Amino acid sequence: MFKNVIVRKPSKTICDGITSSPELGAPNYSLALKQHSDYIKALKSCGVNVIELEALEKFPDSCFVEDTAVLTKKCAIVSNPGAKSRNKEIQYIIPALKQFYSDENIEYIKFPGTLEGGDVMMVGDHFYIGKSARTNKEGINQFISILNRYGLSGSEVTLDEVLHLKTGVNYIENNNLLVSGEFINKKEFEKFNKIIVDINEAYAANCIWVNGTIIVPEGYPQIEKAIQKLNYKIITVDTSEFKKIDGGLSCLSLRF
Ligand code: CIR
Repeated sequence: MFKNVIVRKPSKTICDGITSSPELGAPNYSLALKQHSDYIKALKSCGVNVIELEALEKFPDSCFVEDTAVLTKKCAIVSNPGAKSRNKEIQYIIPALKQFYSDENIEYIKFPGTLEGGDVMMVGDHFYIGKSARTNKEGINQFISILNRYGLSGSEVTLDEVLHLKTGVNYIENNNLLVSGEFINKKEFEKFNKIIVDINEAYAANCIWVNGTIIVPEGYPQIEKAIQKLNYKIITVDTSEFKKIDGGLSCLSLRF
């Protein structure tokens, strides 16, 4: 169960966020704010305490707070984002982490290692880490050796087509795994009950489990139906403005 969730308010500069889909247009700031507050409402209805950090105007992508750290039961690991324009976002997450973790349980990925939280998928005490354009081998090695010191484990997953690991694969507990595209046939995910996300709904592979409820992006009926069949409670949230800059539901929060 998660007790706490950290989010960061979108900045007015969100229209300058990094995107691989410029054809979708730039995010609309006021709509992004509305969608963000609906997201917070959905989280709160799952029984978590939501810590809302202030917007950072210097960092257009800073509402995607998931990329700045990985929070485990035993330690917090501050990432080292491979995206240059995002790297210094980590300075602004550390004070929030200090409210929940003691200094000796806050670990850091250090240069030349890079890692972004969107590349890390937690399955119990094991963490799958995507080797991506943002997360490198050295970052993965550092991350796994930190995990091992706390009695946790990690393994590398290669990816070629998507931005982050969790862009295409997400664990929703009870052995259920949402998989799309390049992850459908990956050997490391064979043991899961795979829910295959159709290419037309690929964006909806990024759903989050919060205390038994699955938060699903609005507008993806096939995946909603498939998740319903598994007897989860579902809440849908519109994320259209975040999608325009490659962000999904998981990217918008740190759940722990
Ligand atoms: C970026 O390119 O970094 C942002 N525009 C999107 C980050 C999405 N984060 C995530 O998947 N965890």
